[in-house]
Amino acid sequence: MLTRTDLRSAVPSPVELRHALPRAEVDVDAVIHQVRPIVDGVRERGVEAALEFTERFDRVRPESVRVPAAELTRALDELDPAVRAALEESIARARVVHAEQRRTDVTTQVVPGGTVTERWVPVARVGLYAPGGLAVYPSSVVMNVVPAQAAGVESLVVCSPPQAEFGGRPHPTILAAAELLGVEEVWAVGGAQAVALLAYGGVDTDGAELAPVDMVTGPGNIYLTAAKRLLRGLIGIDSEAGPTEIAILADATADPAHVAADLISQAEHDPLAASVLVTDSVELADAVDAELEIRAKATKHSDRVTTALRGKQSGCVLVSSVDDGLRVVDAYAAEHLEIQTADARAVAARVRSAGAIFVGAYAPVSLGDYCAGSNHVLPTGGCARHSSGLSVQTFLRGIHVIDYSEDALREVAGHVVALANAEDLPAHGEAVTARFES
Ligand code: HSO
Ligand code: ZN
Repeated sequence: MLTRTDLRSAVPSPVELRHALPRAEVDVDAVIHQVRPIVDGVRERGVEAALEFTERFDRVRPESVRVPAAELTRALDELDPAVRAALEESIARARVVHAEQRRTDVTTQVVPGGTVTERWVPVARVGLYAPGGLAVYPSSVVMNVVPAQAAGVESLVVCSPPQAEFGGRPHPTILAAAELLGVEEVWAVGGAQAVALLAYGGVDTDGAELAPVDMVTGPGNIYLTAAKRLLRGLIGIDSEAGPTEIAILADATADPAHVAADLISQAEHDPLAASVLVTDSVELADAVDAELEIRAKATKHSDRVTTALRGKQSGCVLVSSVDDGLRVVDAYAAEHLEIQTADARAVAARVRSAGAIFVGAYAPVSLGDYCAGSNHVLPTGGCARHSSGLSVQTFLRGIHVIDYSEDALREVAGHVVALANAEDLPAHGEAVTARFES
């Protein structure tokens, strides 16, 4: 079922590897021209334009953008108790982990009388996007809101597309999750128009202000990503989210049924999802393929899963050793990487690039999706080479505070003047020497 790439004779160089490995090509720029008029429309005509685009794309026109507080409460009251308990557990575990990520301000004494403090200040107002349609993920509301709250973000908006079947409100589980997390502001708007409305703000149908945000995070489809790319700068964004990915580095000790189940679990998200097995064992590869045949047919979202597994973004890479496998998974830089080998902990410790690493037989990606305590908003498309997943850090800015005494400035004045003159910026030096003219 998985197309094989055989690298047993030699593992190519890191650059060649990038081309040899299966990966979807997601061309966000190709839809920018479709998204620009949406962004421009919302900038010029605010809510009116956002609602027009909502009608066109979501086939529903909500009464207001902001969801009334009573509806959040009702959604939570009506939530299935088992789902409520699970969300509470998920939130509690994520809060424990994210609370530890908080940074403390550090003051460095550079010289007597001269200090630099790095002060961590949360972003003031943030919009957190929760997709609708194929994907209704209350878990993603948790994964966005928890780090933002732990960072101390004061003002949060959860944004999710209105659904015709729920009277033009976002899916009730999204509303319930927001309520459970203590988020008071939820907007019923999705796609590119949501990012634009969050960035520019507007006036709601009842005359209430929809204040603009400083930052937008959260996954969405290619149009939402294109809007984030267009508006980046005016607002901060997290990394651009592409289709989800799982890579599994496994050897002959792995259980093929577990490997297959995990590959299918992420293929379930999207026909473009990537499931990649990297192994030094042909026997395991064969056994996983056999399991995939059986399980992919039997699973609920069989069509989506089969399309994803057969797609060119998925595959099996054969290597001659776990060491070579490590080079391959590092080059691939998967959003999720499972290590199912002998001594998995030691192998995992050697990984340099992955959004998140799942160690051994009892840490499937689905655990991390919901209840490990870790965050599931992670870098895709190889971005794990340079970026991290969502964390408290995403929502903090480090501000340097410079505090020098007269003596401390006098002591270094000559060096400032010399560097200023070397750059032909003498007024820079004069700003220092002016303080010591009597
Ligand atoms: N695996 C997805 C997150 C998710 N899974 C939400 C289930 N619900 C991307 O990390
Ligand atoms: Zn998932």
